[in-house]
Amino acid sequence: MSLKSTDPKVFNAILKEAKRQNDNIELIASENFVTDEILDAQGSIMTNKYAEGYPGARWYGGCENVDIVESLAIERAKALFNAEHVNVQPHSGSQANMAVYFAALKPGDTVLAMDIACGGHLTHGHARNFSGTFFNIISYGVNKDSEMLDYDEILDLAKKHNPKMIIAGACAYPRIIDFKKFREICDKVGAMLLADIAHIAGLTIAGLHPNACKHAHFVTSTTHKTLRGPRSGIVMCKRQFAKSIDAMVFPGIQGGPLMHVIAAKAVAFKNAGTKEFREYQKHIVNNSKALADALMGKGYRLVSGGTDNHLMLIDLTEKELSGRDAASALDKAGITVNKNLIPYDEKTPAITSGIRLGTPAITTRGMKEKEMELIAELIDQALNNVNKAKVLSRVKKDVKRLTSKFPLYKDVIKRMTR
Ligand code: DSN
Repeated sequence: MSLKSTDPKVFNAILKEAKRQNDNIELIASENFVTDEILDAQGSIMTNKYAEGYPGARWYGGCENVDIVESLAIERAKALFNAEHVNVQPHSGSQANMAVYFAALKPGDTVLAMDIACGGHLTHGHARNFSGTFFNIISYGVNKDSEMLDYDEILDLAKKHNPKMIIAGACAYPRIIDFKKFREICDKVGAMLLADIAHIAGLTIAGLHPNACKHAHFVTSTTHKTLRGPRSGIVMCKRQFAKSIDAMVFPGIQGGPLMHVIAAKAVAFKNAGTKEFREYQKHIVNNSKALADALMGKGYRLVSGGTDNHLMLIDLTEKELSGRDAASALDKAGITVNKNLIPYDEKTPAITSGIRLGTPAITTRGMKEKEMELIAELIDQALNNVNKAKVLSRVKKDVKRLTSKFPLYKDVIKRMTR
Protein backbone atom coordinates (compact mmCIF):
# COMPACT_ATOMS: atom_id res chain seq x y z
CA MET A 1 0.00 0.00 0.00
CA SER A 2 1.27 3.48 -0.78
CA LEU A 3 0.77 6.74 1.07
CA LYS A 4 -0.94 8.02 -2.07
CA SER A 5 -3.79 5.53 -1.63
CA THR A 6 -3.89 5.21 2.18
CA ASP A 7 -3.68 8.89 3.07
CA PRO A 8 -4.21 11.06 -0.02
CA LYS A 9 -4.61 14.23 2.06
CA VAL A 10 -1.10 13.98 3.52
CA PHE A 11 0.31 12.65 0.24
CA ASN A 12 -1.05 15.59 -1.72
CA ALA A 13 0.20 18.13 0.80
CA ILE A 14 3.71 16.64 0.51
CA LEU A 15 3.51 16.64 -3.29
CA LYS A 16 2.30 20.24 -3.36
CA GLU A 17 5.12 21.22 -0.99
CA ALA A 18 7.69 19.57 -3.29
CA LYS A 19 6.25 21.55 -6.20
CA ARG A 20 6.22 24.79 -4.17
CA GLN A 21 9.89 24.33 -3.26
CA ASN A 22 10.68 23.62 -6.92
CA ASP A 23 8.71 26.55 -8.35
CA ASN A 24 9.56 29.34 -5.88
CA ILE A 25 12.70 31.32 -5.13
CA GLU A 26 13.56 30.35 -1.55
CA LEU A 27 15.29 33.19 0.26
CA ILE A 28 14.64 32.28 3.90
CA ALA A 29 18.18 32.49 5.31
CA SER A 30 17.74 29.50 7.64
CA GLU A 31 16.37 27.08 5.01
CA ASN A 32 18.08 24.81 2.54
CA PHE A 33 17.38 21.77 0.31
CA VAL A 34 18.77 18.43 1.47
CA THR A 35 20.22 15.85 -0.89
CA ASP A 36 18.43 12.62 -1.84
CA GLU A 37 20.96 10.74 0.38
CA ILE A 38 19.81 12.73 3.41
CA LEU A 39 16.19 11.98 2.53
CA ASP A 40 17.10 8.28 2.25
CA ALA A 41 18.75 8.20 5.66
CA GLN A 42 16.14 10.32 7.41
CA GLY A 43 13.28 8.36 5.86
CA SER A 44 14.88 5.04 6.83
CA ILE A 45 13.85 2.25 9.20
CA MET A 46 16.24 3.63 11.82
CA THR A 47 13.19 5.60 12.97
CA ASN A 48 11.99 2.34 14.59
CA LYS A 49 14.85 1.97 17.04
CA TYR A 50 14.91 3.01 20.69
CA ALA A 51 18.48 3.73 21.76
CA GLU A 52 18.46 5.67 25.03
CA GLY A 53 22.07 6.08 26.11
CA TYR A 54 25.18 6.50 23.98
CA PRO A 55 27.13 4.21 21.59
CA GLY A 56 28.34 1.15 23.51
CA ALA A 57 26.25 2.02 26.59
CA ARG A 58 22.54 1.79 25.74
CA TRP A 59 19.48 0.89 27.78
CA TYR A 60 18.10 -1.25 24.94
CA GLY A 61 19.29 -4.32 23.07
CA GLY A 62 19.84 -4.43 19.31
CA CYS A 63 21.73 -1.15 19.11
CA GLU A 64 24.75 -2.40 17.16
CA ASN A 65 23.71 -0.68 13.90
CA VAL A 66 22.54 2.61 15.37
CA ASP A 67 25.81 2.68 17.33
CA ILE A 68 27.64 2.70 13.98
CA VAL A 69 25.81 5.76 12.66
CA GLU A 70 25.99 7.73 15.92
CA SER A 71 29.75 7.06 16.25
CA LEU A 72 30.26 8.12 12.63
CA ALA A 73 28.27 11.31 13.17
CA ILE A 74 30.32 12.15 16.29
CA GLU A 75 33.71 11.49 14.70
CA ARG A 76 32.83 13.37 11.51
CA ALA A 77 31.52 16.42 13.39
CA LYS A 78 34.61 16.48 15.63
CA ALA A 79 36.85 16.51 12.55
CA LEU A 80 34.80 19.16 10.71
CA PHE A 81 34.80 21.67 13.56
CA ASN A 82 38.00 20.59 15.32
CA ALA A 83 35.83 20.06 18.40
CA GLU A 84 37.03 18.28 21.54
CA HIS A 85 33.63 16.70 22.26
CA VAL A 86 30.38 16.44 20.27
CA ASN A 87 26.91 15.28 21.26
CA VAL A 88 24.78 14.61 18.17
CA GLN A 89 21.53 13.75 19.96
CA PRO A 90 19.77 17.15 20.40
CA HIS A 91 16.56 17.09 18.39
CA SER A 92 16.92 20.79 17.52
CA GLY A 93 19.00 23.91 18.04
CA SER A 94 16.66 24.91 20.84
CA GLN A 95 17.34 21.67 22.72
CA ALA A 96 21.07 22.00 22.07
CA ASN A 97 20.94 25.42 23.73
CA MET A 98 18.77 24.11 26.56
CA ALA A 99 21.32 21.37 27.28
CA VAL A 100 24.09 23.95 27.63
CA TYR A 101 22.04 26.30 29.84
CA PHE A 102 21.00 23.51 32.19
CA ALA A 103 24.46 21.89 32.29
CA ALA A 104 26.37 25.12 32.88
CA LEU A 105 23.98 27.29 34.90
CA LYS A 106 21.52 27.29 37.78
CA PRO A 107 18.07 28.90 37.54
CA GLY A 108 18.38 32.62 38.20
CA ASP A 109 21.98 32.90 36.94
CA THR A 110 22.77 35.92 34.78
CA VAL A 111 23.32 35.45 31.04
CA LEU A 112 24.41 38.16 28.59
CA ALA A 113 23.00 37.54 25.11
CA MET A 114 22.10 39.34 21.90
CA ASP A 115 18.68 40.97 21.89
CA ILE A 116 16.28 39.23 19.50
CA ALA A 117 15.28 42.71 18.28
CA CYS A 118 18.86 43.23 17.08
CA GLY A 119 19.29 39.79 15.50
CA GLY A 120 19.50 37.33 18.42
CA HIS A 121 17.54 34.10 18.76
CA LEU A 122 14.44 33.16 20.73
CA THR A 123 16.47 30.80 22.93
CA HIS A 124 18.93 33.56 23.80
CA GLY A 125 16.58 34.96 26.41
CA HIS A 126 13.20 35.87 24.93
CA ALA A 127 10.81 36.54 27.81
CA ARG A 128 8.40 33.80 26.73
CA ASN A 129 11.07 31.20 25.99
CA PHE A 130 12.52 28.83 28.64
CA SER A 131 15.75 30.86 28.47
CA GLY A 132 14.01 34.05 29.52
CA THR A 133 11.96 32.45 32.26
CA PHE A 134 14.68 30.34 33.96
CA PHE A 135 17.55 32.82 33.77
CA ASN A 136 18.27 36.49 34.39
CA ILE A 137 18.89 37.71 30.84
CA ILE A 138 20.74 40.92 30.09
CA SER A 139 20.71 41.87 26.41
CA TYR A 140 23.29 43.50 24.22
CA GLY A 141 22.38 44.96 20.83
CA VAL A 142 24.30 46.44 17.94
CA ASN A 143 25.78 49.91 17.69
CA LYS A 144 23.06 52.33 16.56
CA ASP A 145 25.23 53.93 13.88
CA SER A 146 27.20 51.02 12.44
CA GLU A 147 24.46 48.43 13.20
CA MET A 148 27.32 46.07 14.03
CA LEU A 149 28.37 44.40 17.28
CA ASP A 150 30.06 46.85 19.62
CA TYR A 151 32.56 44.84 21.67
CA ASP A 152 33.34 47.76 24.01
CA GLU A 153 29.68 48.06 24.87
CA ILE A 154 29.44 44.30 25.42
CA LEU A 155 32.47 44.46 27.74
CA ASP A 156 30.89 47.33 29.69
CA LEU A 157 27.67 45.34 30.12
CA ALA A 158 29.64 42.28 31.16
CA LYS A 159 31.55 44.26 33.80
CA LYS A 160 28.34 45.82 35.08
CA HIS A 161 26.24 42.63 35.29
CA ASN A 162 28.87 39.96 35.90
CA PRO A 163 27.17 37.21 33.85
CA LYS A 164 27.92 33.54 34.39
CA MET A 165 27.62 32.94 30.64
CA ILE A 166 27.80 35.11 27.52
CA ILE A 167 26.13 33.97 24.30
CA ALA A 168 27.62 34.91 20.95
CA GLY A 169 25.53 34.08 17.92
CA ALA A 170 22.57 35.37 15.96
CA CYS A 171 19.94 34.55 13.40
CA ALA A 172 19.72 37.93 11.70
CA TYR A 173 23.22 39.42 11.78
CA PRO A 174 24.88 39.94 8.38
CA ARG A 175 28.43 40.43 9.64
CA ILE A 176 31.34 38.36 10.98
CA ILE A 177 31.18 37.57 14.70
CA ASP A 178 34.52 37.90 16.48
CA PHE A 179 34.48 34.89 18.83
CA LYS A 180 38.05 35.64 19.98
CA LYS A 181 36.93 39.04 21.28
CA PHE A 182 33.91 37.45 22.96
CA ARG A 183 36.23 34.99 24.75
CA GLU A 184 38.48 37.83 25.88
CA ILE A 185 35.44 39.59 27.35
CA CYS A 186 34.39 36.34 29.07
CA ASP A 187 37.86 35.91 30.56
CA LYS A 188 37.84 39.46 31.90
CA VAL A 189 34.65 38.83 33.89
CA GLY A 190 34.99 35.10 34.60
CA ALA A 191 32.08 34.07 32.34
CA MET A 192 31.68 30.99 30.16
CA LEU A 193 31.21 31.47 26.42
CA LEU A 194 28.42 29.76 24.46
CA ALA A 195 28.65 30.30 20.70
CA ASP A 196 25.49 29.48 18.75
CA ILE A 197 26.70 28.95 15.18
CA ALA A 198 23.42 27.60 13.75
CA HIS A 199 23.43 30.01 10.82
CA ILE A 200 27.13 30.02 10.00
CA ALA A 201 28.12 26.38 10.61
CA GLY A 202 28.71 25.67 6.91
CA LEU A 203 30.71 28.86 6.43
CA THR A 204 32.84 27.89 9.45
CA ILE A 205 33.69 24.50 7.95
CA ALA A 206 34.75 26.20 4.71
CA GLY A 207 36.97 28.69 6.57
CA LEU A 208 34.75 31.62 5.58
CA HIS A 209 33.91 32.48 9.19
CA PRO A 210 36.12 32.21 12.31
CA ASN A 211 35.68 28.86 14.07
CA ALA A 212 33.97 29.32 17.45
CA CYS A 213 35.23 25.92 18.68
CA LYS A 214 38.67 27.47 19.09
CA HIS A 215 37.42 30.00 21.63
CA ALA A 216 34.12 28.95 23.21
CA HIS A 217 33.50 26.60 26.13
CA PHE A 218 30.29 25.45 24.39
CA VAL A 219 29.22 25.63 20.74
CA THR A 220 25.73 24.75 19.54
CA SER A 221 24.38 24.47 16.04
CA THR A 222 21.47 23.33 14.01
CA THR A 223 22.34 21.02 11.14
CA HIS A 224 19.93 22.17 8.46
CA LYS A 225 20.90 25.73 7.55
CA THR A 226 24.19 26.42 5.71
CA LEU A 227 25.26 22.94 6.88
CA ARG A 228 22.52 21.46 4.63
CA GLY A 229 21.71 18.42 6.74
CA PRO A 230 18.50 17.16 8.35
CA ARG A 231 16.47 19.43 10.65
CA SER A 232 18.24 18.90 13.97
CA GLY A 233 20.90 20.11 16.44
CA ILE A 234 24.30 19.33 17.99
CA VAL A 235 26.31 20.48 21.00
CA MET A 236 30.10 20.76 20.95
CA CYS A 237 32.18 21.57 24.00
CA LYS A 238 35.60 21.51 25.58
CA ARG A 239 36.59 18.11 26.97
CA GLN A 240 36.03 19.08 30.61
CA PHE A 241 32.29 19.65 29.98
CA ALA A 242 31.73 16.42 27.99
CA LYS A 243 30.20 14.42 30.85
CA SER A 244 27.87 17.14 32.03
CA ILE A 245 26.66 17.91 28.48
CA ASP A 246 26.02 14.23 27.69
CA ALA A 247 24.18 13.73 30.98
CA MET A 248 22.09 16.83 30.37
CA VAL A 249 21.06 15.84 26.81
CA PHE A 250 20.12 12.34 28.05
CA PRO A 251 18.59 11.75 30.56
CA GLY A 252 18.45 15.46 31.47
CA ILE A 253 16.18 16.90 28.79
CA GLN A 254 15.62 14.18 26.18
CA GLY A 255 14.66 10.52 26.04
CA GLY A 256 15.31 8.31 23.04
CA PRO A 257 17.45 9.86 20.31
CA LEU A 258 16.04 10.09 16.77
CA MET A 259 18.36 7.54 15.18
CA HIS A 260 17.08 8.11 11.63
CA VAL A 261 17.93 11.81 12.00
CA ILE A 262 21.33 10.99 13.51
CA ALA A 263 21.99 8.72 10.50
CA ALA A 264 21.13 11.67 8.24
CA LYS A 265 23.43 13.93 10.28
CA ALA A 266 26.29 11.45 9.70
CA VAL A 267 25.60 11.63 5.95
CA ALA A 268 25.51 15.44 6.03
CA PHE A 269 28.80 15.61 7.97
CA LYS A 270 30.50 13.33 5.41
CA ASN A 271 29.30 15.61 2.63
CA ALA A 272 30.46 18.71 4.54
CA GLY A 273 34.02 17.34 4.50
CA THR A 274 34.24 17.48 0.70
CA LYS A 275 35.86 20.04 -1.57
CA GLU A 276 32.48 20.49 -3.33
CA PHE A 277 30.90 21.54 -0.04
CA ARG A 278 33.60 24.16 0.56
CA GLU A 279 33.07 25.47 -2.98
CA TYR A 280 29.32 25.57 -2.33
CA GLN A 281 29.88 27.72 0.78
CA LYS A 282 32.01 30.15 -1.25
CA HIS A 283 29.20 30.46 -3.77
CA ILE A 284 26.69 31.15 -0.95
CA VAL A 285 28.77 34.13 0.21
CA ASN A 286 29.50 35.37 -3.34
CA ASN A 287 25.79 35.17 -4.15
CA SER A 288 24.90 36.98 -0.94
CA LYS A 289 27.28 39.84 -1.77
CA ALA A 290 26.02 39.96 -5.37
CA LEU A 291 22.37 40.08 -4.25
CA ALA A 292 23.19 42.74 -1.64
CA ASP A 293 25.05 44.87 -4.21
CA ALA A 294 22.25 44.56 -6.75
CA LEU A 295 19.61 45.57 -4.18
CA MET A 296 21.67 48.53 -2.94
CA GLY A 297 22.15 49.51 -6.59
CA LYS A 298 18.36 49.77 -6.82
CA GLY A 299 18.24 52.07 -3.79
CA TYR A 300 17.48 49.61 -0.99
CA ARG A 301 19.08 50.28 2.39
CA LEU A 302 20.70 47.21 3.89
CA VAL A 303 21.24 47.04 7.63
CA SER A 304 24.95 47.70 8.35
CA GLY A 305 25.44 48.59 4.67
CA GLY A 306 25.90 45.08 3.31
CA THR A 307 26.84 41.55 4.23
CA ASP A 308 29.84 39.37 5.07
CA ASN A 309 27.91 36.12 5.21
CA HIS A 310 24.91 34.30 3.78
CA LEU A 311 22.20 36.80 4.74
CA MET A 312 21.13 40.42 4.60
CA LEU A 313 18.42 42.59 6.13
CA ILE A 314 16.55 45.12 4.01
CA ASP A 315 15.27 48.19 5.84
CA LEU A 316 12.03 49.16 4.08
CA THR A 317 11.38 52.32 6.09
CA GLU A 318 12.19 54.67 3.22
CA LYS A 319 10.02 52.60 0.88
CA GLU A 320 7.12 53.23 3.27
CA LEU A 321 6.46 49.52 3.37
CA SER A 322 6.32 47.17 6.36
CA GLY A 323 8.18 43.89 6.46
CA ARG A 324 4.86 42.09 6.80
CA ASP A 325 3.38 43.64 3.64
CA ALA A 326 6.61 43.17 1.70
CA ALA A 327 6.85 39.49 2.63
CA SER A 328 3.23 38.96 1.73
CA ALA A 329 3.62 40.61 -1.71
CA LEU A 330 6.79 38.62 -2.41
CA ASP A 331 4.96 35.43 -1.43
CA LYS A 332 2.32 36.20 -4.05
CA ALA A 333 5.13 36.60 -6.57
CA GLY A 334 6.66 33.22 -5.66
CA ILE A 335 9.58 34.69 -3.70
CA THR A 336 9.75 33.37 -0.13
CA VAL A 337 11.27 35.55 2.61
CA ASN A 338 10.50 36.37 6.23
CA LYS A 339 9.59 39.69 7.79
CA ASN A 340 12.25 40.68 10.30
CA LEU A 341 12.85 43.37 12.89
CA ILE A 342 15.71 45.69 12.03
CA PRO A 343 17.89 47.07 14.86
CA TYR A 344 15.94 49.59 16.96
CA ASP A 345 12.83 48.93 14.89
CA GLU A 346 9.89 51.19 15.67
CA LYS A 347 7.40 48.62 14.42
CA THR A 348 6.22 45.53 16.32
CA PRO A 349 7.64 42.00 15.71
CA ALA A 350 4.42 41.08 13.90
CA ILE A 351 4.77 43.98 11.44
CA THR A 352 8.48 44.94 11.32
CA SER A 353 10.36 47.41 9.15
CA GLY A 354 12.48 44.80 7.44
CA ILE A 355 12.79 41.54 5.60
CA ARG A 356 15.61 38.98 5.87
CA LEU A 357 17.06 37.38 2.74
CA GLY A 358 19.58 34.54 2.51
CA THR A 359 21.28 32.64 -0.29
CA PRO A 360 21.98 29.06 1.00
CA ALA A 361 18.93 27.48 -0.70
CA ILE A 362 19.16 29.20 -4.09
CA THR A 363 22.89 28.42 -4.17
CA THR A 364 22.12 24.73 -3.63
CA ARG A 365 20.08 24.91 -6.86
CA GLY A 366 23.17 26.10 -8.72
CA MET A 367 22.27 29.77 -9.08
CA LYS A 368 25.19 32.20 -9.41
CA GLU A 369 25.84 35.96 -9.51
CA LYS A 370 23.98 36.45 -12.82
CA GLU A 371 20.81 35.03 -11.28
CA MET A 372 21.24 37.28 -8.22
CA GLU A 373 20.89 40.33 -10.44
CA LEU A 374 17.69 38.94 -11.91
CA ILE A 375 16.35 38.05 -8.45
CA ALA A 376 17.04 41.60 -7.23
CA GLU A 377 15.12 42.89 -10.25
CA LEU A 378 12.16 40.57 -9.52
CA ILE A 379 12.14 41.60 -5.83
CA ASP A 380 12.19 45.26 -6.85
CA GLN A 381 9.28 44.81 -9.28
CA ALA A 382 7.21 43.05 -6.61
CA LEU A 383 8.01 45.58 -3.87
CA ASN A 384 7.13 48.50 -6.15
CA ASN A 385 3.75 46.91 -6.89
CA VAL A 386 2.63 45.29 -3.65
CA ASN A 387 -1.05 45.96 -4.33
CA LYS A 388 -1.06 45.16 -8.04
CA ALA A 389 -2.14 41.55 -8.43
CA LYS A 390 -1.46 41.57 -12.19
CA VAL A 391 2.16 42.66 -11.75
CA LEU A 392 2.72 40.16 -8.94
CA SER A 393 1.38 37.34 -11.08
CA ARG A 394 3.61 38.41 -13.99
CA VAL A 395 6.62 38.40 -11.64
CA LYS A 396 5.55 34.93 -10.48
CA LYS A 397 5.71 33.72 -14.08
CA ASP A 398 9.25 35.11 -14.39
CA VAL A 399 10.16 33.42 -11.11
CA LYS A 400 8.92 30.10 -12.48
CA ARG A 401 10.84 30.62 -15.70
CA LEU A 402 14.00 31.11 -13.66
CA THR A 403 13.47 28.21 -11.22
CA SER A 404 12.60 25.81 -14.06
CA LYS A 405 16.21 26.23 -15.26
CA PHE A 406 17.42 24.95 -11.87
CA PRO A 407 15.14 21.96 -11.21
CA LEU A 408 14.80 20.60 -7.71
CA TYR A 409 13.66 17.16 -6.51
CA LYS A 410 12.86 16.10 -10.08
CA ASP A 411 13.12 12.41 -9.12
CA VAL A 412 11.12 12.88 -5.92
CA ILE A 413 8.29 14.58 -7.84
CA LYS A 414 8.49 11.98 -10.64
CA ARG A 415 8.30 9.08 -8.16
CA MET A 416 5.33 10.67 -6.42
CA THR A 417 3.38 11.45 -9.58
CA ARG A 418 3.85 8.23 -11.57
N1 DSN B 1 15.36 31.74 14.12
C1 DSN B 1 15.13 30.82 13.06
C2 DSN B 1 15.69 31.40 11.81
O1 DSN B 1 16.81 31.88 11.80
O2 DSN B 1 14.96 31.40 10.83
C3 DSN B 1 15.70 29.57 13.38
O3 DSN B 1 15.37 29.18 14.67
